[in-house]
Amino acid sequence: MKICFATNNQHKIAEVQAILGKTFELVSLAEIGCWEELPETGTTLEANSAQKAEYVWKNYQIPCFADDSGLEVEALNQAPGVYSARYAGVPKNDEKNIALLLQNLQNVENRKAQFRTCITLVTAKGKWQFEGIVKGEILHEKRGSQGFGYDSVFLPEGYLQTFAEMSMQEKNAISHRAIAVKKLVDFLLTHPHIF
Ligand code: ITT
Repeated sequence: MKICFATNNQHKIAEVQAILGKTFELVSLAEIGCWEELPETGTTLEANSAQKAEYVWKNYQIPCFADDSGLEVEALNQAPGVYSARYAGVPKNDEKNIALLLQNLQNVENRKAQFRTCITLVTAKGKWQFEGIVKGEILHEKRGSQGFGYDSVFLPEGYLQTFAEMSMQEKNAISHRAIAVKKLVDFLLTHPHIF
């Protein structure tokens, strides 16, 4: 079964493909010939992921899921949240985002944060949403060089390594995206009539 994962982020495609295994054939936006920028004008992760998946379904009629994720920092009122990618402005820049985050958390004791993912699945039969959360804390400086985004300053609860110090397999076992993807995969496997 072919399913489109509506993203242009190669790190994410590789991560999700590793979780999906062989059950579903994951195709990227490029592979369905979609080169245009997908709409992402919502103010919540739920709205943005729905917008992207619905756009692909409407224009390409292929079962599709889209995710939107963000880092929610308790002391910053859940910011950067839905604006995580462009926290320090456009074009998005991971290094600048991390620098701004650490600056905004200077002298802040409460370092609690979570990564949250919302996935929206759209098929001919409807629309479904799946959430994944991983709790942790923001360190005072970067550690590690794997991954992307805020991985190097995020220490997941109960672990000694940041996401950027973990291998992709280790991160995939506990990440917000992995949790949401597992819910999606369980749903797909138990609801074959939705295609
Ligand atoms: P697409 O919209 O092209 O799919 P993106 O980079 O914007 O890719 P997301 O919407 O999922 O990715 O996430 C928004 C930002 O949140 C992302 O750019 C990172 O800064 C941060 N983020 C999300 N998931 C992350 C992860 O697993 N590790 C580190 N940072 C992450």
